[in-house]
Amino acid sequence: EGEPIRVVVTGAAGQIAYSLISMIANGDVFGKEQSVILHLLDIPPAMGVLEGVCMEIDDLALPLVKGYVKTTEPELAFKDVDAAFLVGAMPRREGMERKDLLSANVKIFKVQGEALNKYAKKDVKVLVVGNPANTNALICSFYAPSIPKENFTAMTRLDQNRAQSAIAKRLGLCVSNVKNVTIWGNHSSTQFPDVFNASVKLPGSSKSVYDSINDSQWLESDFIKTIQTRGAAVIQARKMSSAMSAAKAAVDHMRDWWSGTSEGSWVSMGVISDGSYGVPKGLIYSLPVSISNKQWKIVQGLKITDFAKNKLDLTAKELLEEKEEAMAVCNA
Ligand code: NAX
Repeated sequence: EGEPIRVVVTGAAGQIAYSLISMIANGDVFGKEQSVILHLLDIPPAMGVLEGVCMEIDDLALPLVKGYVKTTEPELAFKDVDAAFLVGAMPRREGMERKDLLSANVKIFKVQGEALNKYAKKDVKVLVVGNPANTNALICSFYAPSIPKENFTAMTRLDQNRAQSAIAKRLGLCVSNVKNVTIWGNHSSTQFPDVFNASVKLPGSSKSVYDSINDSQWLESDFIKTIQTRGAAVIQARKMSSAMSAAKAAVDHMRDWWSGTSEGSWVSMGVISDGSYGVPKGLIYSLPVSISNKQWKIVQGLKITDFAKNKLDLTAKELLEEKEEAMAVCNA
Protein backbone atom coordinates (compact mmCIF):
# COMPACT_ATOMS: atom_id res chain seq x y z
CA GLU A 1 0.00 0.00 0.00
CA GLY A 2 2.88 2.42 0.64
CA GLU A 3 2.40 5.96 1.86
CA PRO A 4 -1.12 7.35 1.88
CA ILE A 5 -1.78 10.32 -0.37
CA ARG A 6 -3.64 13.37 0.88
CA VAL A 7 -6.80 14.25 -0.99
CA VAL A 8 -8.86 17.34 -0.28
CA VAL A 9 -12.57 17.59 -1.04
CA THR A 10 -14.12 21.03 -0.56
CA GLY A 11 -17.84 21.43 -0.07
CA ALA A 12 -17.46 18.17 1.79
CA ALA A 13 -20.88 18.44 3.46
CA GLY A 14 -22.64 18.97 0.13
CA GLN A 15 -24.52 16.63 -2.13
CA ILE A 16 -21.82 15.93 -4.74
CA ALA A 17 -19.24 15.27 -2.03
CA TYR A 18 -21.62 12.82 -0.39
CA SER A 19 -21.25 10.49 -3.39
CA LEU A 20 -17.69 11.47 -4.25
CA ILE A 21 -16.10 10.77 -0.87
CA SER A 22 -17.26 7.17 -0.80
CA MET A 23 -15.87 6.53 -4.28
CA ILE A 24 -12.48 8.04 -3.38
CA ALA A 25 -12.46 6.01 -0.17
CA ASN A 26 -13.25 2.89 -2.14
CA GLY A 27 -10.23 3.25 -4.42
CA ASP A 28 -12.19 4.17 -7.55
CA VAL A 29 -9.96 7.16 -8.29
CA PHE A 30 -6.42 6.43 -7.15
CA GLY A 31 -6.59 2.66 -7.34
CA LYS A 32 -7.34 -0.19 -5.00
CA GLU A 33 -3.76 -0.24 -3.67
CA GLN A 34 -3.47 3.45 -2.83
CA SER A 35 -4.41 4.47 0.69
CA VAL A 36 -5.70 7.99 1.32
CA ILE A 37 -6.04 10.62 4.01
CA LEU A 38 -9.14 12.69 3.32
CA HIS A 39 -9.08 16.42 3.94
CA LEU A 40 -12.63 17.69 4.20
CA LEU A 41 -13.29 21.41 3.95
CA ASP A 42 -16.58 23.19 4.41
CA ILE A 43 -17.87 26.38 6.04
CA PRO A 44 -18.91 26.74 9.71
CA PRO A 45 -22.71 26.31 9.23
CA ALA A 46 -22.04 22.95 7.55
CA MET A 47 -19.89 21.45 10.33
CA GLY A 48 -22.75 19.55 11.94
CA VAL A 49 -23.57 17.83 8.68
CA LEU A 50 -19.88 17.19 8.02
CA GLU A 51 -19.62 15.53 11.42
CA GLY A 52 -22.31 13.12 10.23
CA VAL A 53 -20.44 12.50 6.99
CA CYS A 54 -17.33 11.65 9.02
CA MET A 55 -19.34 9.21 11.11
CA GLU A 56 -20.37 7.55 7.87
CA ILE A 57 -16.77 7.47 6.62
CA ASP A 58 -15.95 5.51 9.78
CA ASP A 59 -18.91 3.28 9.16
CA LEU A 60 -17.96 2.57 5.55
CA ALA A 61 -15.14 0.57 7.14
CA LEU A 62 -12.97 0.90 4.06
CA PRO A 63 -9.37 -0.20 4.54
CA LEU A 64 -7.84 2.41 2.20
CA VAL A 65 -8.88 5.29 4.46
CA LYS A 66 -5.98 6.04 6.81
CA GLY A 67 -7.61 9.06 8.37
CA TYR A 68 -9.45 12.27 7.73
CA VAL A 69 -9.17 15.92 8.62
CA LYS A 70 -12.40 17.88 9.02
CA THR A 71 -11.93 21.61 8.92
CA THR A 72 -13.14 25.11 8.05
CA GLU A 73 -9.56 26.35 7.60
CA PRO A 74 -8.06 26.40 4.09
CA GLU A 75 -4.52 26.17 5.50
CA LEU A 76 -5.30 22.84 7.14
CA ALA A 77 -7.43 21.61 4.27
CA PHE A 78 -4.75 22.18 1.63
CA LYS A 79 -1.70 21.21 3.71
CA ASP A 80 0.49 18.80 1.69
CA VAL A 81 -2.33 17.63 -0.54
CA ASP A 82 -1.58 15.54 -3.64
CA ALA A 83 -4.99 15.96 -5.24
CA ALA A 84 -7.79 18.48 -4.82
CA PHE A 85 -11.47 18.22 -5.69
CA LEU A 86 -12.78 21.77 -5.44
CA VAL A 87 -16.49 21.14 -5.24
CA GLY A 88 -17.58 23.67 -2.64
CA ALA A 89 -19.40 26.66 -4.04
CA MET A 90 -22.80 28.17 -4.04
CA PRO A 91 -24.90 25.87 -6.27
CA ARG A 92 -27.17 27.12 -9.02
CA ARG A 93 -30.84 26.96 -8.08
CA GLU A 94 -33.84 26.72 -10.38
CA GLY A 95 -34.16 29.81 -12.53
CA MET A 96 -30.73 31.13 -11.57
CA GLU A 97 -28.20 31.92 -14.29
CA ARG A 98 -24.56 30.99 -14.00
CA LYS A 99 -23.63 34.65 -14.24
CA ASP A 100 -25.33 35.38 -10.91
CA LEU A 101 -23.03 32.89 -9.32
CA LEU A 102 -19.83 34.21 -10.72
CA SER A 103 -19.08 36.97 -8.32
CA ALA A 104 -19.88 34.96 -5.17
CA ASN A 105 -17.85 32.01 -6.33
CA VAL A 106 -14.69 33.58 -7.73
CA LYS A 107 -13.96 35.02 -4.30
CA ILE A 108 -13.95 31.52 -2.85
CA PHE A 109 -11.51 30.35 -5.52
CA LYS A 110 -9.17 33.25 -4.96
CA VAL A 111 -8.83 32.28 -1.30
CA GLN A 112 -8.38 28.62 -2.17
CA GLY A 113 -5.80 29.43 -4.86
CA GLU A 114 -3.77 31.35 -2.31
CA ALA A 115 -4.01 28.49 0.16
CA LEU A 116 -2.99 25.91 -2.45
CA ASN A 117 -0.05 28.11 -3.35
CA LYS A 118 1.15 28.23 0.23
CA TYR A 119 0.35 24.81 1.59
CA ALA A 120 -0.22 22.18 -1.12
CA LYS A 121 2.41 19.99 -2.80
CA LYS A 122 3.75 21.68 -5.92
CA ASP A 123 2.60 18.79 -8.10
CA VAL A 124 -0.95 18.83 -6.70
CA LYS A 125 -3.61 17.94 -9.27
CA VAL A 126 -6.57 20.28 -8.99
CA LEU A 127 -10.02 19.54 -10.37
CA VAL A 128 -12.54 22.36 -10.10
CA VAL A 129 -16.17 21.22 -10.08
CA GLY A 130 -17.83 24.24 -8.44
CA ASN A 131 -19.39 26.62 -10.96
CA PRO A 132 -18.50 28.58 -12.98
CA ALA A 133 -15.93 25.78 -13.09
CA ASN A 134 -13.68 26.97 -15.94
CA THR A 135 -13.35 30.50 -14.62
CA ASN A 136 -12.99 29.36 -11.02
CA ALA A 137 -10.10 27.15 -12.11
CA LEU A 138 -8.49 30.09 -13.90
CA ILE A 139 -8.78 32.30 -10.83
CA CYS A 140 -7.49 29.55 -8.57
CA SER A 141 -4.45 29.08 -10.80
CA PHE A 142 -3.85 32.82 -11.03
CA TYR A 143 -3.56 33.02 -7.24
CA ALA A 144 -1.31 29.96 -7.08
CA PRO A 145 1.61 31.05 -9.24
CA SER A 146 4.06 28.57 -7.66
CA ILE A 147 2.05 25.62 -9.02
CA PRO A 148 2.22 24.86 -12.77
CA LYS A 149 -0.79 26.07 -14.75
CA GLU A 150 -1.18 22.58 -16.21
CA ASN A 151 -2.17 21.35 -12.73
CA PHE A 152 -5.47 23.28 -12.74
CA THR A 153 -8.37 21.72 -14.58
CA ALA A 154 -12.13 22.18 -14.73
CA MET A 155 -14.73 19.47 -15.02
CA THR A 156 -16.55 18.94 -18.31
CA ARG A 157 -16.52 15.18 -17.93
CA LEU A 158 -20.16 15.16 -16.88
CA ASP A 159 -21.01 16.81 -20.20
CA GLN A 160 -18.89 14.22 -22.00
CA ASN A 161 -20.60 11.38 -20.16
CA ARG A 162 -24.02 12.84 -20.93
CA ALA A 163 -23.16 13.13 -24.62
CA GLN A 164 -21.68 9.65 -24.81
CA SER A 165 -24.70 8.19 -23.09
CA ALA A 166 -27.18 10.05 -25.31
CA ILE A 167 -25.45 8.74 -28.45
CA ALA A 168 -25.34 5.20 -27.11
CA LYS A 169 -29.00 5.36 -26.16
CA ARG A 170 -30.02 6.64 -29.58
CA LEU A 171 -28.17 3.71 -31.20
CA GLY A 172 -29.41 1.18 -28.67
CA LEU A 173 -25.80 0.39 -27.71
CA CYS A 174 -23.77 0.34 -24.52
CA VAL A 175 -21.87 3.53 -23.57
CA SER A 176 -18.61 1.62 -23.89
CA ASN A 177 -19.27 1.29 -27.64
CA VAL A 178 -19.09 5.07 -28.10
CA LYS A 179 -15.62 6.62 -28.22
CA ASN A 180 -13.99 10.03 -28.42
CA VAL A 181 -16.90 12.39 -27.88
CA THR A 182 -15.43 15.85 -27.29
CA ILE A 183 -16.72 18.74 -25.20
CA TRP A 184 -15.27 22.07 -26.29
CA GLY A 185 -15.22 25.26 -24.25
CA ASN A 186 -17.14 26.29 -21.20
CA HIS A 187 -19.11 24.07 -18.82
CA SER A 188 -22.23 26.08 -19.61
CA SER A 189 -24.96 26.21 -22.19
CA THR A 190 -22.44 27.51 -24.77
CA GLN A 191 -20.37 24.32 -24.60
CA PHE A 192 -20.05 22.43 -27.86
CA PRO A 193 -20.60 18.67 -27.56
CA ASP A 194 -18.89 17.41 -30.71
CA VAL A 195 -19.34 13.95 -32.16
CA PHE A 196 -17.81 14.73 -35.53
CA ASN A 197 -14.62 12.93 -34.51
CA ALA A 198 -16.37 10.32 -32.38
CA SER A 199 -16.74 6.69 -33.35
CA VAL A 200 -18.87 3.68 -32.62
CA LYS A 201 -16.83 0.57 -31.83
CA LEU A 202 -18.31 -2.84 -32.22
CA PRO A 203 -16.42 -6.15 -32.19
CA GLY A 204 -14.42 -6.11 -35.42
CA SER A 205 -15.71 -2.79 -36.70
CA SER A 206 -15.50 0.92 -36.16
CA LYS A 207 -17.73 3.52 -37.75
CA SER A 208 -18.13 7.24 -37.25
CA VAL A 209 -21.00 8.39 -35.07
CA TYR A 210 -22.21 10.54 -37.96
CA ASP A 211 -22.49 7.53 -40.28
CA SER A 212 -24.00 5.33 -37.61
CA ILE A 213 -26.72 7.77 -36.66
CA ASN A 214 -27.18 9.11 -40.16
CA ASP A 215 -29.23 12.08 -39.06
CA SER A 216 -27.05 15.19 -39.13
CA GLN A 217 -30.13 17.31 -38.50
CA TRP A 218 -30.59 15.65 -35.09
CA LEU A 219 -26.85 15.67 -34.34
CA GLU A 220 -26.48 19.36 -35.09
CA SER A 221 -29.58 20.62 -33.31
CA ASP A 222 -31.56 18.53 -30.80
CA PHE A 223 -28.60 16.52 -29.60
CA ILE A 224 -26.44 19.57 -28.94
CA LYS A 225 -29.27 21.46 -27.25
CA THR A 226 -30.13 18.49 -25.03
CA ILE A 227 -26.55 18.18 -23.76
CA GLN A 228 -26.14 21.93 -23.30
CA THR A 229 -29.27 22.16 -21.17
CA ARG A 230 -29.10 18.81 -19.42
CA GLY A 231 -28.04 20.32 -16.10
CA ALA A 232 -31.08 22.60 -16.07
CA ALA A 233 -33.34 19.67 -17.01
CA VAL A 234 -32.07 17.65 -14.06
CA ILE A 235 -32.62 20.60 -11.73
CA GLN A 236 -36.15 20.98 -12.98
CA ALA A 237 -36.97 17.34 -12.40
CA ARG A 238 -35.06 16.76 -9.18
CA LYS A 239 -35.32 20.26 -7.70
CA MET A 240 -31.63 19.86 -6.99
CA SER A 241 -28.63 19.90 -9.31
CA SER A 242 -26.94 16.76 -10.63
CA ALA A 243 -25.02 15.10 -7.85
CA MET A 244 -24.62 11.36 -8.33
CA SER A 245 -23.58 11.81 -11.97
CA ALA A 246 -21.40 14.82 -11.14
CA ALA A 247 -19.51 12.82 -8.51
CA LYS A 248 -19.01 9.95 -10.95
CA ALA A 249 -17.70 12.38 -13.57
CA ALA A 250 -15.23 13.85 -11.07
CA VAL A 251 -14.02 10.31 -10.36
CA ASP A 252 -13.62 9.61 -14.10
CA HIS A 253 -11.71 12.87 -14.64
CA MET A 254 -9.23 12.44 -11.81
CA ARG A 255 -8.80 8.68 -12.38
CA ASP A 256 -7.86 9.24 -16.03
CA TRP A 257 -5.52 12.08 -15.07
CA TRP A 258 -3.88 9.82 -12.49
CA SER A 259 -3.63 6.63 -14.55
CA GLY A 260 -3.81 7.76 -18.18
CA THR A 261 -5.99 7.24 -21.24
CA SER A 262 -5.75 4.24 -23.52
CA GLU A 263 -4.01 4.38 -26.90
CA GLY A 264 -6.07 6.21 -29.51
CA SER A 265 -8.66 7.56 -27.10
CA TRP A 266 -9.13 10.92 -25.49
CA VAL A 267 -11.21 12.62 -22.83
CA SER A 268 -12.37 16.20 -22.34
CA MET A 269 -11.00 18.41 -19.61
CA GLY A 270 -11.04 22.14 -19.03
CA VAL A 271 -7.33 22.95 -19.34
CA ILE A 272 -5.18 26.01 -19.95
CA SER A 273 -5.37 26.81 -23.67
CA ASP A 274 -2.17 27.21 -25.71
CA GLY A 275 -3.71 28.53 -28.92
CA SER A 276 -4.53 25.09 -30.35
CA TYR A 277 -7.64 25.04 -32.55
CA GLY A 278 -7.63 28.84 -32.58
CA VAL A 279 -8.76 29.03 -28.94
CA PRO A 280 -7.42 32.21 -27.31
CA LYS A 281 -4.41 31.44 -25.12
CA GLY A 282 -4.72 31.52 -21.34
CA LEU A 283 -8.34 30.41 -20.90
CA ILE A 284 -9.41 27.29 -19.07
CA TYR A 285 -11.18 25.75 -22.04
CA SER A 286 -12.45 22.21 -22.44
CA LEU A 287 -10.32 20.39 -25.00
CA PRO A 288 -9.69 16.80 -26.07
CA VAL A 289 -6.68 15.48 -24.16
CA SER A 290 -4.75 12.25 -23.99
CA ILE A 291 -2.92 11.46 -20.79
CA SER A 292 0.20 9.54 -19.85
CA ASN A 293 2.58 9.77 -16.87
CA LYS A 294 0.00 12.00 -15.16
CA GLN A 295 0.46 14.68 -17.86
CA TRP A 296 -2.31 15.66 -20.25
CA LYS A 297 -1.62 16.66 -23.83
CA ILE A 298 -4.03 18.38 -26.19
CA VAL A 299 -5.00 16.01 -29.01
CA GLN A 300 -4.05 17.70 -32.27
CA GLY A 301 -5.34 17.40 -35.78
CA LEU A 302 -9.05 16.81 -35.19
CA LYS A 303 -11.29 17.98 -37.99
CA ILE A 304 -13.08 21.23 -37.23
CA THR A 305 -15.85 22.06 -39.68
CA ASP A 306 -17.11 25.62 -40.17
CA PHE A 307 -20.15 24.66 -38.13
CA ALA A 308 -17.86 23.56 -35.29
CA LYS A 309 -15.53 26.55 -35.59
CA ASN A 310 -18.47 28.87 -34.99
CA LYS A 311 -19.38 27.01 -31.84
CA LEU A 312 -15.79 26.99 -30.59
CA ASP A 313 -15.61 30.76 -31.01
CA LEU A 314 -18.92 31.37 -29.29
CA THR A 315 -17.97 29.51 -26.12
CA ALA A 316 -14.49 31.15 -26.15
CA LYS A 317 -16.18 34.52 -26.24
CA GLU A 318 -18.22 33.65 -23.16
CA LEU A 319 -15.09 32.53 -21.33
CA LEU A 320 -13.26 35.74 -22.20
CA GLU A 321 -16.18 37.71 -20.76
CA GLU A 322 -16.23 35.57 -17.62
CA LYS A 323 -12.51 36.05 -17.20
CA GLU A 324 -12.88 39.79 -17.41
CA GLU A 325 -15.76 39.85 -14.91
CA ALA A 326 -13.89 37.55 -12.55
CA MET A 327 -10.73 39.63 -12.61
CA ALA A 328 -12.84 42.72 -11.91
CA VAL A 329 -14.39 41.01 -8.86
CA CYS A 330 -10.96 39.94 -7.62
CA ASN A 331 -9.45 43.38 -8.07
CA ALA A 332 -12.37 45.21 -6.45
P1 NAX B 1 -24.20 21.74 -2.34
O1 NAX B 1 -24.82 23.05 -2.07
O2 NAX B 1 -24.93 20.51 -1.98
O3 NAX B 1 -22.80 21.68 -1.61
C1 NAX B 1 -21.89 22.72 -1.68
C2 NAX B 1 -21.12 22.71 -0.39
O4 NAX B 1 -20.09 23.67 -0.52
C3 NAX B 1 -21.96 23.09 0.83
O5 NAX B 1 -21.78 22.13 1.86
C4 NAX B 1 -21.39 24.44 1.21
O6 NAX B 1 -21.46 24.68 2.61
C5 NAX B 1 -19.97 24.30 0.73
N1 NAX B 1 -19.26 25.56 0.58
C6 NAX B 1 -19.73 26.78 0.25
N2 NAX B 1 -18.76 27.70 0.29
C7 NAX B 1 -17.63 27.04 0.63
C8 NAX B 1 -16.29 27.45 0.85
N3 NAX B 1 -15.92 28.72 0.72
N4 NAX B 1 -15.39 26.50 1.18
C9 NAX B 1 -15.74 25.22 1.33
N5 NAX B 1 -16.99 24.79 1.17
C10 NAX B 1 -17.93 25.68 0.82
O7 NAX B 1 -23.77 21.75 -3.89
P2 NAX B 1 -23.41 20.53 -4.83
O8 NAX B 1 -24.63 20.02 -5.47
O9 NAX B 1 -22.53 19.59 -4.11
O10 NAX B 1 -22.60 21.29 -6.00
C11 NAX B 1 -21.35 21.86 -5.79
C12 NAX B 1 -20.92 22.66 -6.98
O11 NAX B 1 -20.78 21.85 -8.15
C13 NAX B 1 -21.86 23.78 -7.40
O12 NAX B 1 -21.11 24.93 -7.69
C14 NAX B 1 -22.47 23.26 -8.68
O13 NAX B 1 -22.92 24.29 -9.51
C15 NAX B 1 -21.31 22.52 -9.27
N6 NAX B 1 -21.59 21.55 -10.33
C16 NAX B 1 -20.69 21.44 -11.34
C17 NAX B 1 -20.82 20.52 -12.36
C18 NAX B 1 -19.81 20.41 -13.43
O14 NAX B 1 -20.04 19.62 -14.34
N7 NAX B 1 -18.69 21.12 -13.44
C19 NAX B 1 -22.00 19.65 -12.41
C20 NAX B 1 -22.69 19.49 -11.12
C21 NAX B 1 -22.78 20.72 -10.28
O15 NAX B 1 -23.86 21.49 -10.74
